[in-house]
Amino acid sequence: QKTVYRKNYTPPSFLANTVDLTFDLDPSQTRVTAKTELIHNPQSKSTDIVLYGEDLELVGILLNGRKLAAGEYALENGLLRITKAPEVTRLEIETLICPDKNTTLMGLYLSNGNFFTQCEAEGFRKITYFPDRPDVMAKYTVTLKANKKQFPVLLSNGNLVEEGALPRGRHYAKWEDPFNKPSYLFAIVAGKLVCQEETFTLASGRKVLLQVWVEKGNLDKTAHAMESLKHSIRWDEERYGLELDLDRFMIVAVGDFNMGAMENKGLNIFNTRYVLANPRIATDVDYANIESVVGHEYFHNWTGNRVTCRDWFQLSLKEGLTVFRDQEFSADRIGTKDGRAVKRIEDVRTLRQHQFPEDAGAMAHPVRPDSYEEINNFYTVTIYEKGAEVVRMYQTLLGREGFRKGMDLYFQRHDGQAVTCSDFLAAMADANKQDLTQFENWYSQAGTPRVKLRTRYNKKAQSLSLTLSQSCPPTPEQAKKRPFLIPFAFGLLDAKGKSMVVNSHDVTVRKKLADAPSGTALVQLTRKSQTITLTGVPEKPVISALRNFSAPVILEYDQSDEELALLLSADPDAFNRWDAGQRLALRHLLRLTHAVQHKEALELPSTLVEAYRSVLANDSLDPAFQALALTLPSEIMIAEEMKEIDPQAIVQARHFMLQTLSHSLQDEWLKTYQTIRIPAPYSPEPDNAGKRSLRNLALSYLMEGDDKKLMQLAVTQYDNADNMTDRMAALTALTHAGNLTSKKMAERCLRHFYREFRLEALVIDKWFALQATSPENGAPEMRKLADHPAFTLKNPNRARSLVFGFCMNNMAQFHATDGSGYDFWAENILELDRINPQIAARLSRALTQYNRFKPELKKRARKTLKHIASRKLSRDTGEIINKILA
Ligand code: B3K
Ligand code: ZN
Repeated sequence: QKTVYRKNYTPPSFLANTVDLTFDLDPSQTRVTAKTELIHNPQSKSTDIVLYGEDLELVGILLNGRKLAAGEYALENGLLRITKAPEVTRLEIETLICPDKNTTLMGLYLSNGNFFTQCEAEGFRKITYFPDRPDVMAKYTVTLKANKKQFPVLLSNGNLVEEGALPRGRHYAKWEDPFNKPSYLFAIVAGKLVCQEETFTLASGRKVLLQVWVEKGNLDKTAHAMESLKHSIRWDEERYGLELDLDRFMIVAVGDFNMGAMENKGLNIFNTRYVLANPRIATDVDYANIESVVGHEYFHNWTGNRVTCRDWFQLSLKEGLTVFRDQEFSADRIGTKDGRAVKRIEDVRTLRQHQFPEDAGAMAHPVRPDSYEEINNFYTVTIYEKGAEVVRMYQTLLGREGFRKGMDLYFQRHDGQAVTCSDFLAAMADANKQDLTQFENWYSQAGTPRVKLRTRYNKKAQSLSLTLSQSCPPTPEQAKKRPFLIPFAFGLLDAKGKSMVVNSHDVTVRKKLADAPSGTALVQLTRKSQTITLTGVPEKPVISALRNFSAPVILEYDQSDEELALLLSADPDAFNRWDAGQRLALRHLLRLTHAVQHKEALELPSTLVEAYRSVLANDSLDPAFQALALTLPSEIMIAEEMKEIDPQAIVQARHFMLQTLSHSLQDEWLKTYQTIRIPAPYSPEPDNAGKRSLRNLALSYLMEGDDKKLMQLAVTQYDNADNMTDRMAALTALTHAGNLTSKKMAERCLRHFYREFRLEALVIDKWFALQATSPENGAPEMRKLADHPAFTLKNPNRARSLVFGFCMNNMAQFHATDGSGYDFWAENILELDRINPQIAARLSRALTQYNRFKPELKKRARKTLKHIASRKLSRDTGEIINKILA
């Protein structure tokens, strides 16, 4: 395996001016002609042209009009090198490719008979030989030729400038993209597609054409994506003063896709999952995800496309920033009382559920990695979600206005360029005249920092001292860490839960701190340990620490159950209200897990039950907030807190807590379930969605007892639902309840569900996922489901629904002590690796933390990993498996 290092970056030897591509599209053999004008880069000492290529059949090369003989270039290991090339070189390269054999879904491939491309990160080299690196930007002209009947629609980036008929039933279209772009943003689409379109007027008055392209049967599912696109355009104008720079903006949905979506210039290509929605097939969560992904890809037009990355180590420059932008967009869109906090809670949950474990395992890497073997393995939650937290911290430190100044300077300096994370930091620092040198550590150091808080109250002096100390555990290749610059927001509450005033010279009390209730103070933690003293504190306060999750750290602060219960009921910071409940629950979940392991009696203290009761009974709260506050920390979150992970004990402990809360609060759950009224007809808007999530949470708690009458509630809801959210919630509650009564009822509903939705691929994915994550189902059931005629590993969504669902979201069964879950995992990795290495590599991550599991599992996991490692693996999967074993 060859490792690529950040420190070895060298500027490209040649820059591209223009690229003129012609595609003779044919499923089994497509001919690509690429005419590129290259100019020597004065910043490079080399005079060699270096072109990358993969799985290409080279037909011929012309250099400034002259055909090159075989000896005039070198072709080895996917590199085509032309030595001592002229200062200005016009290359014309002809290649042949086989889209119908391409199962990797990178480069040019077919999905349901239509052509699509995916070029990020390094897929363009599967189309033609090219300087396929993000710091080579050029203007593209693209001509597509194809059979008109089979491929009536021909799309590429930018503007359509010409189209017409060709002999033998063929036709062509010519597209021109007026903006410079790197090859990873290139795209084409060809096939039988239809679109919903509309003309939209920008704030400036300019009119643009918006289109959402789908297969014919899906035209009734495009409205929400179109709405989301319009809201995204407006939001970027209002919040950042950024305008759509094209006359035409297209979204295309494709059923076979490796990730969520792709921000190709003017031609965003989306996984159908993030486009198609109507009440019959999509849940509230699907609707929200579509809005956020449409926003994300649209926002890339400025953060990613207009200003792009110098090299792939800088990936978070565009991804962290764009995730932050889509998070803010979604938060602004919710518009309910605690809407922004609700979104913040969801985002932090994602971070803790996925990124914290990554940062604590074998694949831990900095937000700006130092090396990689396969770049596709670095599209991670660290680059995306932790990267977004890093961007958010600028806003917390500089205020919203200061952040906006930094953004403005960033675009002023770098529009049209390929830049680095340090350039972004410099723009933020310079625009605000601040020294942010220490902030750089967030980019260079992996691992989740821990912040320990100790407090001392002096009644006589009426003073409170807070000692904050930070540490960061070792990660691969980084044993020792330097201290981070940590924005630490906090507030004080008195014994009755009222906010107290914070007095200190060391503390910035920022009026403009985004999303902070008044009385919130901000400390900049820069040293390993520092103490601040607050004066004029009339009584011993309860501290609300790390408000709104002001930094992506693990807080270590011992607060009593009573203090946490007070925060849960009274903290004016809604995020911390939620977090207090989580910390309270987590503490008891860990205690219960320990009790299960030692066969002790399981009990839940009344503080916790009563705290939950008051959240449930408080109807002044936003229902979406209530639902989040009453959802227990996940099994993975519990595991993160354990030295040695015991999956079965965790699952049992959590189940006990669910059952106890189900019984003790049964009247309240039932009342909640029966009294929440949601106006018809179905609409996914946040107010209603929040009510549904609370109502459906109540239903799932009610299913925990083996009570036939209660079970019937779910069946009735399933039968009568006029939308997928309620239908799916009822079916999930029944399927996951895990008792005999529910099992029978679930079976009937599952059969009905399949029949009813067999033609809707995205719904059938849900049907598989729901069974894969049922605590009742183990490896034998998975094998049965994998034999179902509707199952295939070739489609990533389908593979994810069943195999990933089981291996990543069914803790007790995946980690079954007999090793059956691991065997199922290994078989699927090996089979997937031959079809689609990117997806196989993702699945390989399920055991990145195998070292922390209890001894018998650890041994069994290692044996399975060794077995996989002994086979011939792709670079993608090889990197992950070897790093886990290292
Ligand atoms: N930029 C793409 C991800 C490409 C992944 C390549 N393996 C989607 C996004 O982040 O918007
Ligand atoms: Zn992105």
